[in-house]
Amino acid sequence: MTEPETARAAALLGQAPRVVVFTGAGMSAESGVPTFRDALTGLWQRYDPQALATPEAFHADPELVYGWYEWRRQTVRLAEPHAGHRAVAAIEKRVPQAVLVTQNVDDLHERAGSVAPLHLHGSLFAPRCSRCSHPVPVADDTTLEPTEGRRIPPPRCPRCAAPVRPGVVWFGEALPPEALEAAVEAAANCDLLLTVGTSGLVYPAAEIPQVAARRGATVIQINPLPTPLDEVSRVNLRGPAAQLLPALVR
Ligand code: BJW
Repeated sequence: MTEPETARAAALLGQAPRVVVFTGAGMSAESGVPTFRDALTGLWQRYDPQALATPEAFHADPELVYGWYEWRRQTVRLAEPHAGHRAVAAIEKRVPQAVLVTQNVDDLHERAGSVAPLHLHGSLFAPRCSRCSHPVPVADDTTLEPTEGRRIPPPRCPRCAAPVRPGVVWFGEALPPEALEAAVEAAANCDLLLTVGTSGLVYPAAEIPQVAARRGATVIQINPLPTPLDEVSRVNLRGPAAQLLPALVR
């Protein structure tokens, strides 16, 4: 990453009337929330996604899956947004037609001041009934330390008594249609899309920057490593989100 590239990206961002910011797990890495696919620290290096992040896994072993997501929810609860999250909120303030689309299931964008991000893969903070989809708020036990590997029986739905499940999108499940439609629409009509901290491997979310590029928008990528989105990005800023995002809105 060089200074001139950052300055070029900042200038492009400063001129664009319609901006989409598209974020993935790398956005929250410097807050201490693990990514999925990073070589040393990614969750999928230590855990089998088929055994934890599918509807079949929840059906087979609800206590294991619910406990794993409670551990992750507590980890996020104790994490704090960083300067990069605050820079994204500053972009939204500065650009009236900015749309934030996130694949992240944490709430760090909201806690940094972003209003109503489109959560393509749901949220750790929106549990719902696994049968009737009724939202079931689960109280945060603020005395609870994040404990890895604890099995926790899921609470029961007050309406139909089925087990409550995490409000995230598992492999093989459809994305929330309103969020996905709004994200595609925003990408198709933006002047500039800024993609931050995603491997660009998981579909259909990974289509979002590609839709923007196909429609002629400028794509800027922030990521320490190359990704399949390099090809559609006019500027590739190789570095961490907490450092590079503030440099774009200075
Ligand atoms: C930094 C950094 C720093 C590090 N600063 N950067 C087409 C082709 C092939 C397969 C498919 C396809 N279409 C669909 C599929 C199947 C599947 C899929 O995509 N599989 C691929 C993995 C092969 N997709 C699905 O199953 C989706 N559903 C679906 O298609 O449904 C169809 C359907 C329609 C109608 C009815 C029914 C069904 C659902 C996908 C759900 C994904 N869920 C997860 C888990 C969420 C819950 C949880 O949290 O446990 O979502 S998987 C995981 O991956 C999570 C993420 O949101 C998602 C994307 O990951 P992300 O954010 O990119 O993170 P990483 O770790 O991959 O990358 C981090 C990046 O950050 C790296 O590049 C680092 O370098 C970088 N980084 N530090 C900036 N400081």
